Amino acid sequence: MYSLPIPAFYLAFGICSLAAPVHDASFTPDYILHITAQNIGIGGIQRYTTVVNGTVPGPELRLTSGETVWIRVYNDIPDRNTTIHWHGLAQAVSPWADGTPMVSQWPIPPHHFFDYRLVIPNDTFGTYFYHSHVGFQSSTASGALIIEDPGIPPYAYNDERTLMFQELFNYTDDQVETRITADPLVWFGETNGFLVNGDTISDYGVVDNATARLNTIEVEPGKMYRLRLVGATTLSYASFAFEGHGGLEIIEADGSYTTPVSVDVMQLGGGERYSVLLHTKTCDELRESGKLDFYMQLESRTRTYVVTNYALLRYHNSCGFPENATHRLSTTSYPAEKPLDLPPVINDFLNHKLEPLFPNDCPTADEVNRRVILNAQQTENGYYIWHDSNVSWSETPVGSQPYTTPTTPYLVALYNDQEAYLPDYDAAIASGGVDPKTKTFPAKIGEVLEIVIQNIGSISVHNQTPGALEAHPWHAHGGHFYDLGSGAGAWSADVMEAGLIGKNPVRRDTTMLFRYNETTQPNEKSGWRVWRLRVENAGVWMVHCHWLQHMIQGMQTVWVFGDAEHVLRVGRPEVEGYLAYGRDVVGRRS
Ligand SMILES: *[C@@H]1O[C@H](CO)[C@@H](O)[C@H](O)[C@H]1NC(C)=O
Ligand SMILES: *[C@@H]1O[C@H](CO)[C@@H](O)[C@H](O)[C@H]1NC(C)=O
Ligand SMILES: *[C@@H]1O[C@H](CO)[C@@H](O)[C@H](O)[C@H]1NC(C)=O
Ligand SMILES: *[C@@H]1O[C@H](CO)[C@@H](O)[C@H](O)[C@H]1NC(C)=O
Ligand SMILES: *[C@@H]1O[C@H](CO)[C@@H](O)[C@H](O)[C@H]1NC(C)=O
Ligand SMILES: *[C@@H]1O[C@H](CO)[C@@H](O)[C@H](O)[C@H]1NC(C)=O
Ligand SMILES: *[C@@H]1O[C@H](CO)[C@@H](O)[C@H](O)[C@H]1NC(C)=O
Ligand SMILES: *[C@@H]1O[C@H](CO)[C@@H](O)[C@H](O)[C@H]1NC(C)=O
Ligand SMILES: [Cu+2]
Repeated sequence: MYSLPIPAFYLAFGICSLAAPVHDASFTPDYILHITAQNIGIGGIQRYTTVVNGTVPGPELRLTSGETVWIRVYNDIPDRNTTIHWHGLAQAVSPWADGTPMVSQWPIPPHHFFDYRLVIPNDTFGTYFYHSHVGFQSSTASGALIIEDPGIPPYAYNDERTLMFQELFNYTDDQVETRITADPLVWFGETNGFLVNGDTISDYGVVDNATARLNTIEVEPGKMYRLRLVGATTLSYASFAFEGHGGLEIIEADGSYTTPVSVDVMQLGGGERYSVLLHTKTCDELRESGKLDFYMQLESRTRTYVVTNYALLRYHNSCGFPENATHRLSTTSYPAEKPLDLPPVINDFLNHKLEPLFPNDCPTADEVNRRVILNAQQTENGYYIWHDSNVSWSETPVGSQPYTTPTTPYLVALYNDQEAYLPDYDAAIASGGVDPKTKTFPAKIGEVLEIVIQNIGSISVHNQTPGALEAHPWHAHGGHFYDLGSGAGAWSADVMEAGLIGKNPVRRDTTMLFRYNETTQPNEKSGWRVWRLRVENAGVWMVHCHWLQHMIQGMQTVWVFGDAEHVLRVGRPEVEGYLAYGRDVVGRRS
């Protein structure tokens, strides 16, 4: 056994109390979000879909580090559960407020609300987002969550813009969920429209002219903008660039400042966030180019169908050009020719290029206590499911397919009967990290883990897609990890360590597992990504692929950080309201 240091947090606040206020109609939350399912026009089509406060994306929330806020989420969908996850926030002192259905909480029933408590640590600021964690809802039910830096940001910029990237599908959440879990699988197609801040002109055929439009990113000449990029896409890796503007400079990744890295083309996976600096053209440069509007060209990568969409970078005419000389591009049609020629997918994008701007205390190889290998593989047996080291997890049971689905959320189950639900650490160590009984991955507070995610060619019983590979954005809840990088083929410690020499890994919460090739041999290892992390925040946290289709098909794992005394550190009666479906902190609408 290793001797593991217990972080000061637990010594100081061994039994800290959440002192939860009474959550009834008399409690006034700081923010309110309403989740509905409704018909809405998006990108020129009408779709019945799940939305936050009636819009796609939902309203941007701006909080400040050090703050504690209560956010009340109403489930106004008459026939579906919902939750909200605060993507990227550690939720260290609010393990009930992580928004993972059947993991950290009971889902919010129809006509009920749930009060989420967000305690933003003083050292947490940057670009985050919130989204539903149920089924396919977050395809449209998501919004930006910006944590303001209360100090002076280390990079100077005049202003900032948020760019939310989402994908548009013409099927309802229900249709998507039913089709991709059907036996045999019924595909529902690739996206026919990337949304930028909710706007696009989709290829589905325009029936609603009012919403078939390009988003306009309005800027002034000669300024520095911080563009906050939020990857809220469901299945497609995105590649984009701005016409006529040269490079973008990356300064933030998943809530941590990085040293500046220039890129000509940006790639963005679901769940990833970046800030990039964009230097806008001066009046002289604009005069020379003869334009005030420039295309942002956006294309899908790592999918069979390439969708090409646009937004506009639109300059205010602050240079005093005569109005009849300012050529404006149409916001209701595409360019006749693609203005840019974006390259094929760049594998290992930013690998070992991003470095932390400030020292971040990355554990050394010597400090690592344990390594867990997550073998990520799809199998086809009529239906398709994903396995991570033989675990296929989904919050909703699907037919007779071999998913793990708990009947009670793990955190609740632990309060009710910790003997039965606490994973057996030793049994897990003997089984590659996963406890055979609960199918959860336990870790001890103070441990330093390395998680190797290994992409493996699929097994196809009916020979439909033997050796298929996909690219996956892997996301961890419960805190950030240090990203050690990626590579082709089978993971090897030597190759990984060689790549790390002289590098300082950045803290992330979502990074890409690439596929390098579209297919390989069944069971062939093809592509890896490695994270290192200190196990600090007790709770039940998910580690999963962020493509919604893959999540629904089982590509999710559940980790239990800490022993019972840590996980259950908040006692009754404070937690009482969380323990039953539809109770208390979950309030009933009057
Ligand atoms: C969401 O909508 C509700 C009701 O209209 C409103 O009270 C609330 O302020 C909105 N939330 C945000 C973050 O805009
Ligand atoms: C942030 O720092 C202030 C001042 O030191 C302290 O009062 C506050 O509790 C801290 N907030 C959090 C969430 O740690
Ligand atoms: C909502 O969640 C409850 C508790 O897990 C579950 O019993 C119920 O089937 C869910 N409802 C729907 C419509 O998925
Ligand atoms: C969605 O779009 C695809 C491609 O255009 C089309 O084949 C399909 O019928 C559409 N489905 C629905 C439900 O509109
Ligand atoms: C939508 O716009 C197109 C192009 O401008 C036009 O041809 C069409 O008639 C419009 N449709 C409706 C329903 O307004
Ligand atoms: C724009 O308007 C000015 C003043 O009305 C005129 O002198 C000029 O020729 C016009 N330019 C163009 C390109 O039409
Ligand atoms: C997964 O299951 C297969 C077949 O049952 C077994 O050979 C393999 O060792 C398991 N892998 C892990 C990581 O548990
Ligand atoms: C991709 O597949 C090709 C053809 O099978 C093979 O030659 C190549 O080595 C593979 N590349 C990687 C990175 O695995
Ligand atoms: Cu995936």
